[in-house]
Amino acid sequence: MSTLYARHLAELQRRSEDALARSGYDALAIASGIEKYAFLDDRPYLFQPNPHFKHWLPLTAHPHSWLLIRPGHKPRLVYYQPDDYWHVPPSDPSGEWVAHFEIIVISEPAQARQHMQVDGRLAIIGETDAALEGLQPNNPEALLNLLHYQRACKTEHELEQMRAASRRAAPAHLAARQAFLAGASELEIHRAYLAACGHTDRDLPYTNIVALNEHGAVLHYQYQDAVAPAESRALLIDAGAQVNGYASDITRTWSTGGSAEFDALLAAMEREQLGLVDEVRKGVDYRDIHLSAHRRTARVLRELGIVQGLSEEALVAERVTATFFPHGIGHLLGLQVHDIGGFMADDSGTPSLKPEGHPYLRLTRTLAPGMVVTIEPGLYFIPTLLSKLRATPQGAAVNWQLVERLARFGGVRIEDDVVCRAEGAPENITREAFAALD
Ligand SMILES: [Mn+2]
Repeated sequence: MSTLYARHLAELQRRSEDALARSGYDALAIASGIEKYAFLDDRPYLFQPNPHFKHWLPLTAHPHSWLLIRPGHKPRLVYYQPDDYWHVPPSDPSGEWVAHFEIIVISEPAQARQHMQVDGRLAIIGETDAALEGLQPNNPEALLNLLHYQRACKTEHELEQMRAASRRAAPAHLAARQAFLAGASELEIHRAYLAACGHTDRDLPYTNIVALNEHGAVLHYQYQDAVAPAESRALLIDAGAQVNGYASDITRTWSTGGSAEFDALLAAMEREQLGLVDEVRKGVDYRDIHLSAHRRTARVLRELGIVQGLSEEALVAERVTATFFPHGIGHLLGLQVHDIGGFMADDSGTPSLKPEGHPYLRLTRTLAPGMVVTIEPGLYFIPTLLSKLRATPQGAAVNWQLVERLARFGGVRIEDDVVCRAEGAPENITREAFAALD
């Protein structure tokens, strides 16, 4: 880790100095964040660190800490370590990162202020609630744009964390599949997943989607039934893991093999997903990958006989594919599961527009080396969208009996985390993590 981490820090220092100079600031302060409490209650919500803070440090459970970045200086970490017998406070600073920071330990949040004084203009990145007297986050837009734009391209150190996050999740996906095949409930499958990756719910980068049968057609299905259905036909599981604050975001759809029709759909989606992954290359407009996904959806719909008599072009143009694939093909991934900066045409914050008629796409940039994106095509049988399609002239082209049979399986989504390389084919860090288990 150490050489890669040192290079990562040098790159962040370079980016920060450049952004400070270009936005008219002399130094950069970054607040780690604060714990927030439920209304009229003394219980905190799960702490969410400022992603700018964990970009520098593998510290994800450290509220009230601060970073100070100055040109030509070692970064200063003001490290909050309260004397607290109710909770486990952050342990003494330890690990390879320690040598790279000037560390000042404080025991009261307000003590940070005296260690954050600089001559000149201070840019302060943080949530409003993290403010201390004389240290109010100002979040300069021009500076944030510069940093957010560059954050899409990961350093080699970051790629190592993200590979590890896929390696952490892959065996858990296989454990979930085993539980599904044994007839487990959604809740039991979720627990099998957590046990296999050694996470608690608090550690997950996002709430797991564990959907049996028709639940797979609910895009953000948010419950986990404690009781298994009478018959488990399909499992759609969208679940990741975290390593040093970096996320993986992986979806698999499994079947029990009881339906040749659904298994044919799974195989067709697997083929198209791999085709889409291969489109992740330097210089490609990510919007074109999304549009390619619609053409591929049309191909699958025709091949399976779900729709007959309409060309692939017509299925896309007349929005039939949007009935079955109603979300974006993917997004940036990193410190956040939907990493910021997906809609920037350049580092000044000029927006890069979504293709007309595709409001749910979360990434509209041209791909560059080091970008990590998800590729997650889906094909679902969503009752409310299907009934709308049925009421249109295009509805006559649909084999509704087949749709009814397939709807019992909910839908298919397959999602990998993919790195755009400087040359040639992409690196599929998720598939490599699964392959390493064989
Ligand atoms: Mn995703």
